[in-house]
Amino acid sequence: MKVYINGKLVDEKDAKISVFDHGLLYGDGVFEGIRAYNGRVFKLEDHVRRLFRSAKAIALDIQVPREDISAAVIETCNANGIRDGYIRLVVTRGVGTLGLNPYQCEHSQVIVIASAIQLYPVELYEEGLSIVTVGTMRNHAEAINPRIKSLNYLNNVLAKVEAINSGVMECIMLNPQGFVAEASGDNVFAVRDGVLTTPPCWCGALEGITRATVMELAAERGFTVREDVLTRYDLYTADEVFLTGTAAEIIGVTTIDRRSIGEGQPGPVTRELSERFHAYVRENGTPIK
Ligand code: PXG
Repeated sequence: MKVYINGKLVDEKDAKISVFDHGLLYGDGVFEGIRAYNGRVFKLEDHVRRLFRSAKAIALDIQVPREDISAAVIETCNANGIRDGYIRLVVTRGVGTLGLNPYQCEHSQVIVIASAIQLYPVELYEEGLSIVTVGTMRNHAEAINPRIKSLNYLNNVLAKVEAINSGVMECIMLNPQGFVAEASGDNVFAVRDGVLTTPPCWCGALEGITRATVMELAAERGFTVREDVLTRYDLYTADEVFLTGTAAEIIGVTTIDRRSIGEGQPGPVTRELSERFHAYVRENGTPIK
């Protein structure tokens, strides 16, 4: 495997960064998880735009033009013969002193890894996922804004630990007000009477690219789509609940905190949108060659 680091494609075994990189020392950096389908990189420009926004929000200067970042993603896919896969684009603060001050770091490091991902076993897309709500609340927006896709995922990791300790694979995180924010690595939608609702970003959700795609595809198919505050009650009593994310794609949820959702299997809206999504991703994206 070839890995892109700062303008060069190097062998996997030589793909190393310094132990003094603030990305490692403080989780100081930003990233994107991107998919390639059928020889195209899905929503590449949206991912790069979000990366730059995340960087701006943490006062991180990427020092490489946006077009070069997009080109690096394509180049890394090409170098690894990727047609369907998963791309991890990472920008770290770079090498600095042993102290928080990010302004003492030399320059940011740009890394692109193009490989594969399978988040959940395939059967679960048919059966649906059992999840729980967890006590670890989503970061307060004025501490680390959840719209920033930063390298500091400890909040989400701790939520995931709680989920796994409860015997399930995913969870719903609530915000400090007790409203539904998102899953540990996915956005959440509730369906009731044919209306789709997902929490607005100010409730603690990442501005998910799969979320935006699903909102668009659902509207095209005549569904009403809303961004609105959701409580646990709204999820427990929904006709359907599903999660969306680059890694998870669209996955139905059939149990939350031991309440069964809908008919105990992913419902018709989840299935319809999932089919539409899979057709859409094959045809849309930046060609790799
Ligand atoms: N919320 C959070 C906290 C995420 O990390 C999403 C929502 C969904 O956003 P997108 O833009 O992907 O639709 C994410 C994304 C992984 C992995 O390795 C996680 C994500 C993406 C890719 C890989 O578990 N999470």
